[in-house]
Amino acid sequence: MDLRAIARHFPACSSGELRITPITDGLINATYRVELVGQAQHFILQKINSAIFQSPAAVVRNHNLVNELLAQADYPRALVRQRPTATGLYLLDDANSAWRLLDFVPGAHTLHKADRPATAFEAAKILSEFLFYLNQHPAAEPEETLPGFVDFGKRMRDYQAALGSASPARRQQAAAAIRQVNDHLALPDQWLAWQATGQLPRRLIHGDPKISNVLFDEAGRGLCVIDLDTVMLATLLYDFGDMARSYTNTATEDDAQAASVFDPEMYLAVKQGFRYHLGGLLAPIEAENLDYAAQTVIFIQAVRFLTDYLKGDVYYATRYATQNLDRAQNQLHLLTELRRFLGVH
Ligand code: GN1
Ligand code: MG
Repeated sequence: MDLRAIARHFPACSSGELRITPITDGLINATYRVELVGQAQHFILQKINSAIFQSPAAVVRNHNLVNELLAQADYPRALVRQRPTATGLYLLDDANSAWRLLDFVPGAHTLHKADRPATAFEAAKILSEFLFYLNQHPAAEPEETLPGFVDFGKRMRDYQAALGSASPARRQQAAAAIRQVNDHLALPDQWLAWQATGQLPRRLIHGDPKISNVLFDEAGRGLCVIDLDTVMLATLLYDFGDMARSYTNTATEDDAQAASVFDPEMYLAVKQGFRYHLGGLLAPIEAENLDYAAQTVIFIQAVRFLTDYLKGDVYYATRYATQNLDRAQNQLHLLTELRRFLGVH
């Protein structure tokens, strides 16, 4: 795959020397930084993983829809725009992979974990603001790009199926994690009951508000939110849970060895940040169930990593054989420490 040739299809990169370097943060799409040498200009080039996002067209259309909604609502932050090819919003290469070009936000960096409560607060506040502006147009409906993404019943069925068909070696290697997951199988039940009865307000959510999807400036202030691939109509409890999952973890997501992984002060900071812009919008069922949401989303993420380990690493990108198991163990450790802090066992 000739990355330069791909980038050249986008008029923004069609002339001059290009320097292309991989950005290895994401677990699904392949992302690169494109530098227009000597012109002080950068872009993000991304290959959309079409085994997972089966309609790249819907992904890029949703991205523009989100930007339109934010612009209409006078969102006060930078919008990351998609830069078109001569004929459309993305390029299909010879292997039928879809590529898009995005704005690069200058002066920004990403983090793999929050380093202190102020960072957790900052990240949660930036997401809270994004969600507030995104939800000013209740009629907006993005296309469904990942069927079943927030269907926890399906996540649990996928886990049971993976358990049934896993190789004996993987099942044995994962025995402790399996036992821990099986101890908490009832955790999503309340969530599923609310969903079945339509009690959770349906709102636009980010769907992947992890720390590496927030850009920070040099002073540590949140700049904006990136990765709009999973914006969908669902419940804000999902986003809160995922923020708590990501911003309270003092270890990296695949660290199964750390003595402790959960920071209670960061958890309080995430709550504060989440309520900062959304406090007035939350319905009682949302405002009153943040602790439950944090536990459930962490649990489901552990189940997703463990499911992928049992299936032989078919979904998340991995660099070594037990990385998905390490990720699952890290999440289960986080869940245990969060529950201890909350006084539930
Ligand atoms: C995936 O691809 P990336 O890194 O943005 C995943 C999220 C998980 C996250 C865990 C489409 O996000 O749901 O929470 O990994 N995205 C998809 O790090 O499954
Ligand atoms: Mg993502």
